[in-house]
Amino acid sequence: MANLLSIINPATEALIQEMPVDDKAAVAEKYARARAAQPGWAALPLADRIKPILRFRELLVERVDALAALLTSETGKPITQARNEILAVPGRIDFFVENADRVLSLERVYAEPAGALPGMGSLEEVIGHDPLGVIANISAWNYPYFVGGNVFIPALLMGNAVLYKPSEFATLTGGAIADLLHASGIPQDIFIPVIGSGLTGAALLEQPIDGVFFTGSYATGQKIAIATAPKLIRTQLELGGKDPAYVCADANGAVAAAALADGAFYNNGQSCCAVERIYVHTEVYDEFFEAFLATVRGFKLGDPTDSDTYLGPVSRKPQLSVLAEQVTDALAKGATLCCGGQTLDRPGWYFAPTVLTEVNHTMTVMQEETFGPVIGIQRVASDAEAVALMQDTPYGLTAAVYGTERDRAVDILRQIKTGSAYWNCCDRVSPRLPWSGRGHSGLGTTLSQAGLYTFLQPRAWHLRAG
Ligand code: TXE
Repeated sequence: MANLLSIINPATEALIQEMPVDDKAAVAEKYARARAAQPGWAALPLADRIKPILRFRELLVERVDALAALLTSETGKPITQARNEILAVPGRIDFFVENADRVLSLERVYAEPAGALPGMGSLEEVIGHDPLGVIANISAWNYPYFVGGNVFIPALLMGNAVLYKPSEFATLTGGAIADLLHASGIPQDIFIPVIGSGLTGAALLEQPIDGVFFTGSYATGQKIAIATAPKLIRTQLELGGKDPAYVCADANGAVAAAALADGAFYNNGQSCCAVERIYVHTEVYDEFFEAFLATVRGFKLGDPTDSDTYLGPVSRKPQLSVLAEQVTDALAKGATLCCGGQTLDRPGWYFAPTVLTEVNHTMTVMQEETFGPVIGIQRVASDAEAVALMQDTPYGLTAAVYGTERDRAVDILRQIKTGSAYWNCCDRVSPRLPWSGRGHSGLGTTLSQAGLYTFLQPRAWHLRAG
């Protein structure tokens, strides 16, 4: 009998559905279908690949209510945030579509007339690009439309076939994405969902794929890098973060507090670029702290299907213990609990929004990925102290500085190992800018033009007339 994946509603703990998991044989069969179909897809004119993607864009908007409800049911993401996620995908599609032709165009970089070398014909040097082939997209649950779409949309446009393994915690949404792409005209064998958990993901890596694009934890990212190393294929890892924010002495404490509370608690803190630690200059500390706590206390927690709910349950039950352990560790080492600190006594995987102060870097809450509604705020006496603390984790995804002076913020951010640098903003992603991590935050780039090139391999054409 086939293995079954249980899909649980994090807000009620009710079983939504059981789904059969793809075993090794099923994964191999899906791979073979994709391999056979990919050359035909790549040979189509670009316009024929753009057309179904634009239809997908329309269907996302038309069906946003049902898609958002499904996402909320299996991840606990508040419905308004689920809608926001889906409705932001069209902007990313527009960027990819507008840039696809430029990236795929042949570029003549050198021309030599006939006879330039005695007896030789003319010479052209041309740069072209070919798709990678069949790629695996092993995806995460926290933003299935974003982290999946940043991969499968450009991958398909560039002529690749995609074996798409949604997270086991967002499988229904993964299926809905596949149905929508197929209804839009993407061939069944060009985008194939692969259903299951980590074992299925590992089985996918055993196939002779041409690239793997992963979003998830550092621990699993390492396993993927090890599994793909002997294959010498493109391996892109979008991993987590421990993203710092620093509020300078000259910042408007109240404004920074409102923005950073949202950056820390949006999607229940389950964002790769969530603000995970905050450093505040002592001169603005009191003003900041008061406003921050008031903002957090104002967040509406509850049923994620209510449109005014800001905080729902966390998406994965094991995360409740991670959060509780970080809080216990911090309190044991002298932190002050300002609010929250425990799971809620109600059905569902709810953790009260938690603010800790008097924290320091001996505590796991300031060092390890939290990925939930818990934040530490540390007082600092100078920019130099803030820089040293911001640098003090192995991650490097984003970093934010709040303050009135742009030059000072840029100077601070330049010293930080980070893929994205924010001045007076945070938890922000743009399709026009490269999304990449340093250190334990990963390898490779999505979004921007680099996020199209990453699904291609260059070919050097040396063309001499005979
Ligand atoms: O991640 P995993 P999980 C972090 C975050 C979170 C923690 C665990 O801290 O609490 O990771 O989340 C597949 N070979 N992030 O368990 O294990 C798996 O099936 C191949 C940060 O969801 O990394 C899923 O599809 N595939 C992050 C995907 O990998 C394997 C987003 C991610 O799973 C596999 C998500 C294997 N051996 C979690 N093992 C971010 N960057 O935002 C698992 N998978």
